[in-house]
Amino acid sequence: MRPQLTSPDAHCIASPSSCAFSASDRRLNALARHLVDASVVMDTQNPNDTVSASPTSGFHVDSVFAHVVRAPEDPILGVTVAYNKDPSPVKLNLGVGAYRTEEGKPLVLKVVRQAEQQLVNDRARVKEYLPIVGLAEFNKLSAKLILGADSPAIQENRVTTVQCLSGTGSLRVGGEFLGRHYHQRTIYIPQPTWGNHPKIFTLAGLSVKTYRYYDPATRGLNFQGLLEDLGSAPSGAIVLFHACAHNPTGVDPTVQQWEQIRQLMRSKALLPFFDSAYQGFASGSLDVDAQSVRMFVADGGECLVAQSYAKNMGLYGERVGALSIVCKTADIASRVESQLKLVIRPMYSNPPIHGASIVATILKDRDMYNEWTIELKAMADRIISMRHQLFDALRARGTPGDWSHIIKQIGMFTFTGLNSEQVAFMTKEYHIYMTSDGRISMAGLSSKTVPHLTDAIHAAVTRVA
Ligand code: PLA
Repeated sequence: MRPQLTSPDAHCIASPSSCAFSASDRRLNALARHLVDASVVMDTQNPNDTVSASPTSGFHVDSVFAHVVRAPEDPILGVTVAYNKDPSPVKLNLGVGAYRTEEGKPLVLKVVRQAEQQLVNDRARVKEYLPIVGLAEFNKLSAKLILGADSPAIQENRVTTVQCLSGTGSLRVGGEFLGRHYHQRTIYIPQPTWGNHPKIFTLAGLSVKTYRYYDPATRGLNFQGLLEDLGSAPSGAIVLFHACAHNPTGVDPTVQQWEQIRQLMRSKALLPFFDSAYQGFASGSLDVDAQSVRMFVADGGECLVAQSYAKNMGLYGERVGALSIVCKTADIASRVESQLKLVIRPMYSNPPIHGASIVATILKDRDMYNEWTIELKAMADRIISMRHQLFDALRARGTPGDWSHIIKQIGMFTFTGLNSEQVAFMTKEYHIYMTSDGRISMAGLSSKTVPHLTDAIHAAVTRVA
């Protein structure tokens, strides 16, 4: 069936003074006419493919995107989507790893507010584009923060650092660079790991394999499995490590175990890629949490490090991070940097200025830096205190099982050992939101909500297999 069209243009020509059709109506109608012509072809294919158009009723066509299927929500960020839809007053979001105060509120660090105020007051500041690699001062200070102020690699100019879009963007830029310029395309990631890792590296053109990491039986590190898997990896393969506070397990190698891992990595010429998303959040000390990375840099070998300021400076939505590549010589580092620019420019051209300026302001000022470490330690301590409170409450309640892993695990998350049915039960009956692998964000918990979570866990383990 041919649709009926009213021509606003004809109407306007006949009676210009009474013309009520806007420019957008005309564009709409031109599009409708074009589609009518196309519908002649459609008519012969499927008599139900009709187009109707009029300036008032609009028109309906089969969308060119009609075949697009709905994608599932993200396994972590989708938890927040579900939480936001729940009207229950007792609901609790322990999904995404985002710090909350004892009152359950997001926290902007005092030192961040202070830095922002300084930036706003400085009328000389402009909004020009940053260079492709970002804010030079921020990059220098970021390398210092993770590698240590006295790092020989920095002194020898063997490190190239580029500002990226938080941890995720740093991992992606690093992955893209390796996909283009490194001879081995295989990256080994721990099993389990942060759910975005396999997607980031696959899309960067790498082939993703896993190495054994976590032993559910001991709720600890499967060190033997890790050594065996890395030991049988092809020479030169890339290996992803969580610098500290492994997500989701909260299980980190000891310093001695890191040393063994380092020796194995170097003997097989495996390339370490550190994801440092929680520096300072694990122990409360920025230096202690950077130890694993620094061991690998101290031996003179090469590595990559992705840093995020989302958690340790609470700059989640500002998307501030950095990728550092430690090279053998200054000349190689500068050539690597020139190629990183070719990765970044077509992706997002150059990074945003505000968050990086906040970080640089804090890192370069001794007083602000000290203030930051105090606030950071307070966040880490509150998380550790939540671990003790939850552990004590489950013990007092007589909840079956050994819950000592809650106090042994490190960082933002507890990998509870609850299965997906138990998690679904806790969400349905207690409005507690967490990822289906049984991970809970300890930073989302407070003294007030510990009893509710304890009730939910108790009910889940006693009533759901
Ligand atoms: N690496 C690891 C190990 C992470 O856990 C996260 C964030 C990132 C990188 C990326 O963080 P960024 O891009 O925001 O700097 N993981 C969170 C959030 C906290 C998320 O999934 O995006 C999590 O809940 O696991």
